[in-house]
Amino acid sequence: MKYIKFLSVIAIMCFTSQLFAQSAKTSVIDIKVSSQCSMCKTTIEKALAYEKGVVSSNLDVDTHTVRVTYKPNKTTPENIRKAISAVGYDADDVPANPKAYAKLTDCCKKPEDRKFDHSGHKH
Ligand SMILES: [Cu+2]
Repeated sequence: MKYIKFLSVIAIMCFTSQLFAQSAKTSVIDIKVSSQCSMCKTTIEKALAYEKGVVSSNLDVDTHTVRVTYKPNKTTPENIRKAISAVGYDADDVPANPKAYAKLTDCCKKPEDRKFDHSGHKH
């Protein structure tokens, strides 16, 4: 009888941990962004850190790809792309918000839009 009680406690524990795992479920997406340098990385990751439902993000400066871990019950890839656009960067097929883009530091703009030639500036 004691053994059965023990088993049911284990079963309940398994069940509740399953519930926890369900509620903490996250998804991961890769989004192509128009980032140019490590400053862009900071800007985008900071913007995503404040975005509802985003758990974490990491932008690879070399591949211009940001990997975002998010809660699918709290946000959508579309919202995440909009948040990136709002700080001035293209995100997949969502173009950068023009006003936000205009405010970017020169070196964070696309090469064709830069006023100055940053020779020696590593991008
Ligand atoms: Cu930059």
